[in-house]
Amino acid sequence: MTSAPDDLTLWYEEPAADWETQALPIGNGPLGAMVFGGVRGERIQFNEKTLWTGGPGHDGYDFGNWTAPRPGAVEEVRRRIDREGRVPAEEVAAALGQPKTGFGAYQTFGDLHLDFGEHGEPEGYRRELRLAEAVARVRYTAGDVAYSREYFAANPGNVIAARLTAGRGGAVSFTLRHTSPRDDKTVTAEGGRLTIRGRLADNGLVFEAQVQVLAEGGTRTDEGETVTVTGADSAVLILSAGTDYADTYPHYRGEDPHARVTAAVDAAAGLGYDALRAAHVADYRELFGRVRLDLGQSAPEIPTDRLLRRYTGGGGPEDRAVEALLFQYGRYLLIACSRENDLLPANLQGVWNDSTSPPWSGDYHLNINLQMNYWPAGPANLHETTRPYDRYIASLTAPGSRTAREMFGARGWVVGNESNPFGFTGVHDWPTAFWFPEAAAWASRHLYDSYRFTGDLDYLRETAYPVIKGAAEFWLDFLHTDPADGRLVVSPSYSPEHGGFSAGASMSQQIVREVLAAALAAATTLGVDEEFRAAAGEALARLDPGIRVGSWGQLQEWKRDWDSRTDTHRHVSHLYALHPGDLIAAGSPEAEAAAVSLAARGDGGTGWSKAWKISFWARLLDGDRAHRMLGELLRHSTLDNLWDSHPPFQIDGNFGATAGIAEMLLQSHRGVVHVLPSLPAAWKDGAVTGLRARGDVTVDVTWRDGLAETITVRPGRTGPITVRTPAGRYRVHDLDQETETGTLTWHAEAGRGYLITRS
Ligand code: FUC
Repeated sequence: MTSAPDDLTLWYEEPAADWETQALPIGNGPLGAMVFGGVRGERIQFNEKTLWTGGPGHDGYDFGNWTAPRPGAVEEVRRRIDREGRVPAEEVAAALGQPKTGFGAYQTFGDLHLDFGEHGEPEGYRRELRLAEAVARVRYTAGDVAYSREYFAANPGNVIAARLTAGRGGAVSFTLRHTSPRDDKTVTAEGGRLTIRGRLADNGLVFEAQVQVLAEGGTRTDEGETVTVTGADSAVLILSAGTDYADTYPHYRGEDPHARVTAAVDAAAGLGYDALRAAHVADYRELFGRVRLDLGQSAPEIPTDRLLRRYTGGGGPEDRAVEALLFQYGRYLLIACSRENDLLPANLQGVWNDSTSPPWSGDYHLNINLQMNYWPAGPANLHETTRPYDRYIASLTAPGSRTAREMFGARGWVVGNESNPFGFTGVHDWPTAFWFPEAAAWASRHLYDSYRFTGDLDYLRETAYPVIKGAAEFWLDFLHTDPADGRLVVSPSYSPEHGGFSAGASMSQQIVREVLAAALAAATTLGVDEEFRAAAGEALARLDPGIRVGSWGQLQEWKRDWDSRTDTHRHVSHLYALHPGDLIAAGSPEAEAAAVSLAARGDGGTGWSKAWKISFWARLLDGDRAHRMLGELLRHSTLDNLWDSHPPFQIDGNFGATAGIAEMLLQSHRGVVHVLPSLPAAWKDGAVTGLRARGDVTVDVTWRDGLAETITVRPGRTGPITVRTPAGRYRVHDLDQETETGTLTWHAEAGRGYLITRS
C-alpha cells in the first residue's frame, strides 16, 4: 500500500524516547509543545515564547552597551586595520568587546505528565503528526481497549488542547501533574484546573500556566498538585500560558498574565473540544492550504523515521515523498511558531525548548539564523507569519539607537550578532561572533522584501521605511574612507565567524549597499526625505562594491584576495549578493565566481549551511546541485522527527530547506517571475500551486519531462508583468502573446488569472 501524494503525515510505531529527535512538535505561535505519546505515561513538554531569563530585572543588565565610555576605541581599531590590513579577532574583541551580563536564555515551561498506570502491552501503536490539519495523534490497543489521544495548538483562543478517548466506556483514567526544572514556581489544583505560577528568580518575570481537565463520565478529583480522572469515557485538557513580558524598551514588562490565561482557558473550555478543533483547523488551513506540491511522490506504508533512513537522493517516488514532506513540514513549523499575535519571532528552536540553558540560549542570532527562519514566508505563501519578525525588528530600533549613539557615535539604529527579547543591541566578547553591526541592515532587508512581495504601500510607509531608514542612516554616519583607494568601507569589518578583522569584507559591503539602495528606493517611492536620499545616493556612489573575482576565479570573501581553496567553513557570507541578496545575476561573471567559491566550500556544513547552499545553487540555476544539497541535508542533518540538526537541533535549516525548494521552483528577485528556474532531473513530472512571486503574484505550475506544461499567473495588482518560462514555445491564453525566447511581458490586471501553456 502506498500513501497518496497529499498524505502529509509524520508517523511512528513507537512512543518518543527522546525530546530532540523523536517527540513531535505542535504550536500556535506563542505556545509550543512536544508530544511523546507514551503508553504508561504521556509527557507533554511545553513552552511559551516569552519565558526568558535575563534583561531588566537581572542585576547589571546593560543591553550589551559598554558600561563605561571608550572614547577613541573604535577609531584605534580602524587605524590598525588601515595600517596592518588584518587584525586578529581576539585582539579586536579585547579592545571592543565586553562580557555578556544578563543576556538570559529561553526557558522551558516544564512538562505535563499523564500517568495512566498499568495498561498491558500495546498493540497497533501509532503516533503521528498530520500536517494537513496540524493535529498530533496517538493510538493503540491494550487489554482489548482501543485508546486514542489527540493534540493540537489553536491560535484562535491561544490554547493547546488534548482529548483522550477509549473504545470502551469508563476506560479513561489518569493523573495529571506538572514538573519543571525550576523551583521558583508553585502548582495548585482546584476545580480540575492545575495552575502553575511563579516569578523567575533571575529577573522577576511573572509566569503562569493553567490546565483545565474536563472529564465525561467517571470522577475528577483535585489533590495537592495533581488532578485525577478515574473511569471517564473521555477527557479533554486545555492549556494556556503567559508571562508579564512586553516588547517595550526599556522595561519590557506588561500586565500580569493571570487574567489573560484564565480567560483563554475559560473561553476554550466553554467552547468545547469539537468547536475549538474546528476553529483551529479552519484557521490553520487558511494558511497551510495555500500551497500544494506534487513531485510525483508516493511512499510505501512505512514509518517516517524508516522512510528517512531509506532516502537515497535518487529519482524514485519514495525519495520524492520525503522531499515533499520536508517542504511542507517547514511551512507547518513556521505557522506553528510564528503568528500574527505573537510578541516574539521564531527563535533558534522556533518555540520549542526543553531546557533552562538551551544551545546558544535559544536566542536570536542575526548573522544568518533569524533571517533564515523567515526565508520561506514570502515564496511559500505565509506572509502573515512574518508579523512578529517585523515587530521584533522594530522593537530593536529604540535600544539600537542608543547603542548606535553611545558606541558608534552614529544616528540610526544597530544590533549585533545576537539579541534577546530585551533589546540587547550591543556587543559581547566571543571573538568570532561579538561584532556584526551589519545585522540591523540585514534584518531590514526582510521588511523591504516583504513590501516587494505584497506591494503594500501602507506597510512600506508605516512599518518598513522607518526601520530601513534608521538602519541606512547608521551606515551613512559609520562608513569609513579606505585610505588605500578612497572608497567607503565598513571598518572594522568581520565576515561572520571567519578569519580576521579587516576593512570592507564582501558581506559587509553587500549588506550596506543593499540597505542604502532599499532606503533610497523606498524614500523615492514614498516621495519623502530628499536630503536623506541625496546622502544615500552619494554614499552609494562612493561605496566599495564588495563583489570581486579573485585569483583562482573565486568570489572574494574579503576586499583583499585572502581566500583559501581548501577552506570549507560553513558560513559562505560573501555570497550574500547571490542569496538572499539579488545583486549577482545568474550567468554573470560574478555568478561564475560564486559557483567556484561554493564548489570549493563543498557540500558539507551544519544544517543551516546546507540549507543555504540549496538556495545558492538554485540562484545559480543549477537544479541538480541544489537537489544534491537537499539530499545532503536529508541524509546527514535531519532527525527522525524531521527537525533540522546543526547539530544540535536548530530550526533554521528546516526553514532554509523549504525556502530552497521554493527557490528551485520559482524565483522573482530580479523583477522577473522566473518559472521552474532550477528544476532538477530527479523532479521529472510535478505540479505546484500557490507559490508567491514579488509583485503580489501567485503562481501555479504543472510540468512534465522537466518542462512546464501549464503556468497560471494570478497578479494581485494591475501593472506590467514579465514571466520567464523554461525553453520552448509558450503562449499566454486570451492575449496575443507567444514566445520562443522564454520571456513574456504584458500589462496584467489585478484579480485575473493568466494561463500560459506550451504550444
Ligand atoms: C551562528 C553559526 C553557528 C550556529 C549559531 C547559532 O553563530 O555560526 O553555526 O548556527 O549561529
